[in-house]
Amino acid sequence: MSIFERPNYQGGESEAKRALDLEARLPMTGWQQEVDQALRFGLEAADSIKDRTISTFSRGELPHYAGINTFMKAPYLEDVNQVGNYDVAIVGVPHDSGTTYRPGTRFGPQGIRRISALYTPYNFELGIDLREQITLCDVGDIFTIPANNEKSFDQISKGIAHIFASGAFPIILGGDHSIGYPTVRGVCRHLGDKKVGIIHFDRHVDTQETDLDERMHTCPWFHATNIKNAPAKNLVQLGIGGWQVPRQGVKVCRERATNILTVTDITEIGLDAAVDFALERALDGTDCVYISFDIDCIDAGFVPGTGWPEPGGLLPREALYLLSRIIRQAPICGLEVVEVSPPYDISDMTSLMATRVICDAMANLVLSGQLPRREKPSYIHEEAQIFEDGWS
Ligand SMILES: [Mn+2]
Repeated sequence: MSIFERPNYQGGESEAKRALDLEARLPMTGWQQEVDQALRFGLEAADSIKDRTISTFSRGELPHYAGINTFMKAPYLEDVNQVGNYDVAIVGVPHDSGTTYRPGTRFGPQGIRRISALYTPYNFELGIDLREQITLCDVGDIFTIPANNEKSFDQISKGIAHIFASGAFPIILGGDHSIGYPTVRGVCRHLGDKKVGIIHFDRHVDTQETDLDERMHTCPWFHATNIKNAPAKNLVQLGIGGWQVPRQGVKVCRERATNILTVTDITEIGLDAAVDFALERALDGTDCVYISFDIDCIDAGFVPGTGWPEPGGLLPREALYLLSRIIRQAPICGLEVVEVSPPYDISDMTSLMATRVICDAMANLVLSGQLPRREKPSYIHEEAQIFEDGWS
């Protein structure tokens, strides 16, 4: 069977052929605005430059190696009170006091931002141009408190709650996975009586109560699923397995009946069935889905720059497929990408994988009509709630 006969290709068209047609339908308005602004702010180029869209000072996408490293060179939003004016807000959480082996994820946001400069806002096969279709800002980083997880958690929850309540879609650059608890707590602060299902990509369960006597990066879901808005029955854990899964955490998964698929489960039932499994459970009685993507869910050979690399994980294209199909079929309220540790990275590959996850997520939010935000999603409650653990 040739690719033209496969059922995915409607009307006998290949993905490539469709992509060529889709590109022709995309506007150039955002690009033109960027050029006009660059010429205004960055001066017209020297006389010898023939291409008059080039400015003297680099002020936009080009050249990719120039400029200030916000995420994809999005505008840096210094005044976070204005965050609601954007469809998407990128926020860094440079916190690695929750790591139990290799640290360095405090440099995760920097690493991801640096290599994100490599990307254009356009994706060929999806026919998406983010510059033309959404507004994106980078609000910089949360002020975390080194060597104090609990104070950092309070800062993180407050920051995420602020972005979430504004209506901007929060995309969080970790940071180690201990931040999964305070990020979800920040979202839940403005859910009122609504509920969130968590879809968790990882090799590790991250469900024990404490580790080394503190709430470390092995512990976020024990605490997050104690929040009434984030029930354990709606926690889906994809890609779990190997030699780094603590038995204390496994006991909690069994007691709380979380929903786990190993890598073998996923490959045996097939990616589409795994997506159905995840959606069915994460959406059962909930109003939205939060995605927590630990970069180590991908095979260690692809992501060396992480705290607990574990061979035998998902292939990048499997993880990206699962992510894209989940996003297209569920109301997504936020995304975090955690455990990128640039000091252990090679050629920025792990940071690039995180960038890819984020860009694919944004594209699929556009494809499913969730972005741009035409109105604030109905699950966002104006009033802030106070939590049993004392955080307010
Ligand atoms: Mn992990």
